Amino acid sequence: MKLSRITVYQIDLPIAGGYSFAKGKVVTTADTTVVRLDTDDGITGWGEACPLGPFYLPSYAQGIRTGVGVLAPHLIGLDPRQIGALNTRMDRELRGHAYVKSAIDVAAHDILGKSAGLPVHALLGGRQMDAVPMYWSISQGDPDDMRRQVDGARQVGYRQFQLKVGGVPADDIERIRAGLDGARPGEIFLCDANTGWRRDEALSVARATADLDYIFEQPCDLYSDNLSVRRRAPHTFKLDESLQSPQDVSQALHDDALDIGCIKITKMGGLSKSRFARDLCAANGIAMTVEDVWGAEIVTAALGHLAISTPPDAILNTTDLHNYNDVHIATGAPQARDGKLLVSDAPGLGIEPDLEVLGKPVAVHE
Ligand code: 0XW
Ligand code: MG
Repeated sequence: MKLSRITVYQIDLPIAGGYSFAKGKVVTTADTTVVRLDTDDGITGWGEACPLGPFYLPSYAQGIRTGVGVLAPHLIGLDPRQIGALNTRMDRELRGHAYVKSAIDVAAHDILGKSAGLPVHALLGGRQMDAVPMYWSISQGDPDDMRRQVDGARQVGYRQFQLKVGGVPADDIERIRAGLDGARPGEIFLCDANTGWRRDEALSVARATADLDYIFEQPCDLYSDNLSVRRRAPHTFKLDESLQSPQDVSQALHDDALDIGCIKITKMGGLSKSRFARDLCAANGIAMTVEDVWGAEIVTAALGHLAISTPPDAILNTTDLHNYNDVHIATGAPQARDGKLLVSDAPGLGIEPDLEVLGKPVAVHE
């Protein structure tokens, strides 16, 4: 089987009310890229990558489209089922830029699954549970409004809530107090600063909320600042943006820098590297959020397959990113029910893109 064509689509995903996080960053429309791989024997694979604006991680939407164009001539003619060799080639031809490679690696998994008649989760270790617990992410805003949103998510079955902080520390302390007000036994709260605080700000928020039980997520930008805060703050500590490769995970494990990890497929550069990072965490007793940066149905499918094949002891939660948007690009994506994500056993990713919504391709490489 040979890769014969790479087609690239761009879709705008409007987010109702916008999504606001650290230091006043707001995304009202997410720019997503869908990559379609066609093969000479008629099997098609799909992948998607969607940065959360150019200011969340060192990645931007146009960079994916340009980077796929740089990689394409080196990939056409390869067998996409040889996913390790495909990744080796991508890493040789384009150094770094993990996020550019992610959708291609995901689409190759879709092809391998379809050609074997197996769901992608079977390629990643196999189904380990019926459904994966989910969290609901609450955009940064007025503390009372955030509390109401926690309550709304609770009504539809969620037991895990992520509060976006990382703004002015005094306001964030109020957000945390409001969000956790009325917390019920068994519920889990994650307060995610998305790198927004300085070291001293993170410490003052941690001290002012030391009486509350929640997970302190990625307070600072620099790894060294996070490590320092982690050693002095009383809360369970989660690293997200600091983990951008399996090597980052190894370093953090070595340094005892985290209690919880966050595997985002695009951040790591695809399912292959995410699976490796996931298994490294699991082998070291570290539970994870298994998810992605942002995206629509194809992103949710890929993260759902990775999440459902994670050892149950090692999964904290996952998310259905397509349900944060107002445009839908495919059918067959994992569905949320009672705060849990259900993932199908259909071959490949199990999704069928809506070609009308995808529109005219922005690039065709053959
Ligand atoms: C990447 N986010 C800002 C969006 C996802 O919902 C999760 C969140 C995070 O940083 O964990
Ligand atoms: Mg996070």
